[in-house]
Parts: sequence; structure tokens; C-alpha cells
Amino acid sequence: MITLWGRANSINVQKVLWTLDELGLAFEHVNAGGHAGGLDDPAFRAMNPHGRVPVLRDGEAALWESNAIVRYLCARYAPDRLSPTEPAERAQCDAWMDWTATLLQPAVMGLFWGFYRTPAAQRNAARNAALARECARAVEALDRQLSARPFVASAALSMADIPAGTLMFRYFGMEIERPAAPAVDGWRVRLEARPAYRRNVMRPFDELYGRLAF
Ligand SMILES: N[C@@H](CCC(=O)N[C@@H](CS)C(=O)NCC(=O)O)C(=O)O
Repeated sequence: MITLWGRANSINVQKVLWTLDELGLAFEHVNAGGHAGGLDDPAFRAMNPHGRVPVLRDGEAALWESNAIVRYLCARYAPDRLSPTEPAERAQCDAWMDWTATLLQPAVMGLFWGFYRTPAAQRNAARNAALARECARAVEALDRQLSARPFVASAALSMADIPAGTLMFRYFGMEIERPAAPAVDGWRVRLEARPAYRRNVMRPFDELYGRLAF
């Protein structure tokens, strides 16, 4: 039995919701974090000492960190489909997931917080401009990668598409200047054709506009 804790408008929870849906797995979804709270409950802290969502329980295993959960689900339930078992192919997926976690996500979510979630009067324009440049450099790198293949690490969807693809819905949903990225645009169309992406990632996030609370 799989249980997922986390509010559905969280970018990190959406990665896991998309993965579970893509794999057709049945699970119980417990709303947690944001208005729902619950992150300081001792039972929740026992599963994630950092008190953040998402948390996933699968049998006896309690897992946290969204990308680790995506990797776990793909390796356990979709080996050779979303999670390559050939070590060099697996390393390609890991490389793009690690790049997303350390470069793309800090840039996109830094801008999302600094621009979209910060009330206009409190924004730091210089900091946001620097973050927008970091985003543009990262998206151009992704564009070069995607100009040679239809998905991030291979010819078919893999776990490497999930964190980056989730972030792109936020990035392209902000009223900001962006670089031309035709290969990224084509990939986004391919993602948007997937029901699991539409259901879990393409959700309105305007309730987060100007909200710094959580
Ligand atoms: N690196 C962690 C980040 C976890 C995180 O910061 N989660 C946010 C939501 S995106 C959270 O728990 N915020 C508190 C809240 O929602 O109340 C991951 O990828 O899972």
C-alpha cells in the first residue's frame, strides 16, 4: 500500500504525483503542508526529520526528497522503462536529474519565489534579473540537449524528464522574458500530450501569487 503526503500545488509533490500516475499505481493521497499543516506532527517527523513534503510510504519504507522518491518509484515499478538498468544509461538520467536539482530548480524556483510569490512592492528587481539570466542559461542548455533527442535522456520518456518537465510548467507560466527554445517547446508539447502530466502538473498555481506564507 502506497501513501503520499503533500499538497498538490507543491512543485516537489507534483513530481511524485505525476510519477505515480504515469506508472498507474494506486495510492492514498494525504493533504499535508500549506494550509493543511501537519508537518510538525511527531508521526510525520518520524518519516521526514526535515518536516517537508513530499513524503511517500511504500510498505515499511518511508521516503523523502522528491527526486529520490521519483527514482525509487521508477526503479521499483518501471525498471527498463522509466529507470534504465544499463549503468551508463542510468547515469545519463542521474546526471540530468542532478543537474536539475542543483542548477535548474534553484534558478527557476528562486525566480518563482522572488518574482511570482513575492508581493510586487517587495521584489528585488536586480536579484530577479540575475535569476532570470540563470534560468535562460539553463533552458538554453536543455534546448541543446533536446535538439538531438525527443526526451531529456533518451528517445522515450524516462525519470530524467520528470523533475525538469514539472519545473517547465512554472517557468513558462510566469510573465517574464524567456529565451527562444524551440526544442524545449517541442518537448513540452510531447509532455502535455501525456494525461498524467496534464492531470498532475498542469494545474493552476495562481493561489500562490504574492504569497510568501508557505
Ligand atoms: N528538496 C526537497 C524540498 C521539499 C520542500 O521544500 N517542500 C516544500 C513544498 S515544495 C514544503 O514542504 N513546504 C512547506 C509547506 O508546504 O508547508 C524535495 O525535493 O522534496
